[in-house]
Order: sequence, then C-alpha cells, then structure tokens
Amino acid sequence: MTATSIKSPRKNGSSAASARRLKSEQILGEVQDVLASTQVIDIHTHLFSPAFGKIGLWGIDKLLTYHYLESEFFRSSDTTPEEYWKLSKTERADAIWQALFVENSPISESTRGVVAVLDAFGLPTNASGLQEARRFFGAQSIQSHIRKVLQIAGASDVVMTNDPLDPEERPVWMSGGQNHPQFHAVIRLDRILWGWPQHWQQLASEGYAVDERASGKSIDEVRRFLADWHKRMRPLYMAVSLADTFQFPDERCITSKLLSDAVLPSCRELGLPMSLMIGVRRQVNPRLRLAGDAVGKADLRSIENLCREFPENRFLVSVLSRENQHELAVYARKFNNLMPFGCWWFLNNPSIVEEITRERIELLGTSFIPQHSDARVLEQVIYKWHNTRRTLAPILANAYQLLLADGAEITRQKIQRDVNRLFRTNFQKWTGFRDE
Ligand code: HDL
Ligand code: ZN
Repeated sequence: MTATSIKSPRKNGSSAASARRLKSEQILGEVQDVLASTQVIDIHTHLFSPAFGKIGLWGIDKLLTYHYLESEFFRSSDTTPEEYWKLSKTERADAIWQALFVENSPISESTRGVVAVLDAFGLPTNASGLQEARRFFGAQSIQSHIRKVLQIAGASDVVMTNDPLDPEERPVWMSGGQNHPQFHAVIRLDRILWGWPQHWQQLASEGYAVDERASGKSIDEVRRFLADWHKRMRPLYMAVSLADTFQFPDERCITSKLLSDAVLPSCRELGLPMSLMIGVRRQVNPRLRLAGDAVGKADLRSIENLCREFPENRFLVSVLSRENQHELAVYARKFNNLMPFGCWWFLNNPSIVEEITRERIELLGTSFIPQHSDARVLEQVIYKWHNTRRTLAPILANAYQLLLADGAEITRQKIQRDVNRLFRTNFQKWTGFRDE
C-alpha cells in the first residue's frame, strides 16, 4: 500500500546546492523540502511498542473512538454519554463516523486527521460505512504497519508514556520490558506525585517503606523505587501532568514535597530531565470519561521557583492554556534549564500553533521544541506530523525572509541545521538520547 497525499521524507540534495545563498522567493520551497525530508523525534506520545500488546492502539476503530472525537460526537448526536458507553467499540466507531463524517463535514482538526490517515493509505474518505477500512487495518501485521506508519509520518523515534503503577503495563516491564529501537520509555509519575493518597499503598505492597504522609523513610524509598524503574525502563526523562492549580513550593502539599525531595534529586542522580505538563482541569465533565478534562490558566511562578531553586535540574515544560504561552517563553529566556515544548492537546490547532510558534521564534530563536504529537493511536502520527510541517513551513520561512531582508545570508544548510535543532538536537542535548 503506498502513501498518497502525505509524502515520506526524502534524502537531502548536494552539499554545493545546500550552501547556495537563497533568494526570498526560494525560501518557502526550501523550508518545506527540509521539513519534509527531516525525520522528527516525537518526544511525547501515548503509543506503545508491540511488546505491550493490546494497550498499543491502532486501526480505524481506535482512531474514531479517540477521546478528542468522542467530545465532538456528543455535540453532533442525540446519543447520551451513558448510552454511548454501553455500545461496543465498533458500534461507537460507527456512530462517530455517521455523526461527524457522513452527516457533517469533518472540518475540525481531529476529524480531518482521520480523513488524512485514510487518504494516506489510499482508502475511501467518503464511504457510508467502515467495512473497507476495517478490512485494510485488519490485514496489517503490527510490526510492518509500525514501520510504514512512522515512515509516512517522518518520525524516526517515538517517546512513550509509561506508568510503573499501571496494572496493564507493569507485567510487560516486570517480564523484561521492550526493546523496539524506535520506541523509548518515560517514567510517568502522576500516580506518585498527585495520586499519592490513592497509590502509596501499592508501593508499600511492593516492599517500599512508605506511608500516607510520605514521612519517615518514604522519601528515600520513593528514590529507591525510581532507581529500580530506571533500571527496568531506561527512560529518557521523568514526567508528570499537573493541574492548573499546581503551586510550588506548597508546604501543605505532598506533590511539592515528593517533587523537591525525591523526584528532582533522583533526576539529578540519574541524569534525567523532568517534564512538567501543567494546566489540566481534570474531569470537568466526568460523564465523558477520558474526554472529560478541560484547561485552566496556571500560576507559572511554580516554574520560576523550580528553575531557580533547582538549577542543576533540566525541565521540559508544556503548558495547556493559551494564556500561559507568552510567559512560558519569557521564563525560558530567564532560565536556560527550561526547555519549552509542544502545542499540547487543546493547543494543537493551526491557528494557535501559529501564534505560539511565532512568539517562541521571536523570543527564543531555535532554542525550543516546537511540537510533539501526543498520539494515542498509532496512525495519528501521520496527520499530526503532516499538519505540523504544513503549519510550520510558512512560519519558519517568514522568519528567514525577515532575516534575509535585514541583511543575512540564508542557505538550505542553515535551514537544515535549524530544523535539526528544533526537532532533534534540542531534545537529544536535553536527554542525552543519541541516534543509533
Ligand atoms: O496527560 C497527558 O499526557 C495528556 O496528553 C493527556 O493524556 C490527554 O488526555 C491527551 O491525550 N492529550 O492529547
Ligand atoms: Zn499526553
């Protein structure tokens, strides 16, 4: 099956050509070509390598029952959430296809993404039903399908989100883990850092001497837990998603204590960055389950305090509120141990990606990481990275055209160096991750 509208990355041109000074009218084409031919490192996803079996999601039914589409479905259907949750996965996918793709035009970012995936595999995008798509995906073997999908997406590597306390994922790590060369682990600490009241007993049951108040030996024991999972997962970084109400420091809060006394010292000892993703308002509508989270403006003085108090730690930070983006970029100017990344979740829409990326370029040059996919279903990387390249090309080209107009020389070589930094070497420098 060959990809149709979405091109796979191609090899670069000759060195003489790439050193040639570009005219203004040549810049957009060169930027588009460099973006199309440069493989990205996708630094935050919810994808899993084949070793994890069924918790690795792929195929048309999983694409359609993505929680972004479930949110949109309830706005275009009379089906109540309670009725929807009683349906089978295929019935849910059929209902979403009918409401969002047949009865209405799929012009939202997430619905158009499914169209782009179908089109990339040469499948019909206006079918009344999903039979042909189900036959196609059902006929794929996951190993070769992953290779094909990542090749079409132009992603050399995918960074997973791995929760050591997740009962579905844990058995895989306890029986040897995974070694797919394109998938890389991250220790996700939500259940430890803000889920401590509900999950400390799981650590205790595994032999770590912790208690509900994280007192006594708890801090040392959490660090032993992290060291044990570092050995198992070989993670590229540690991560946590934090609510819009997150404050640091906060003497009353176990999250703050565990972060400063256990997690950040372990990150320094193990040489790992800490990813903080801040601004979720969890379960504003629990009836929608995973689709029930929303967004809130956070107090980013927490980031200021963390970067200043822990200058030896490296922070990867993404914030969910559009209103927080400018101050995050300003903080990155103040602290070089702060790496802003991505246009996360409700921000991953061209109109907002453009605004965020332009202000980051104007304030930070190329010292940030523009995007991650946050993909939960394998084939989403195809549209998410296609859209990122399509949205970023004119923004980057505009930056070079301004630079040219102000007197600099622009070459493909310089564009390639900058795109490599944005989508590869900034992350590699932060994490020590090296191409094989
Ligand atoms: O916490 C996170 O990593 C978020 O990305 C959530 O998983 C969210 O549900 C999501 O999928 N966003 O894209
Ligand atoms: Zn995520």
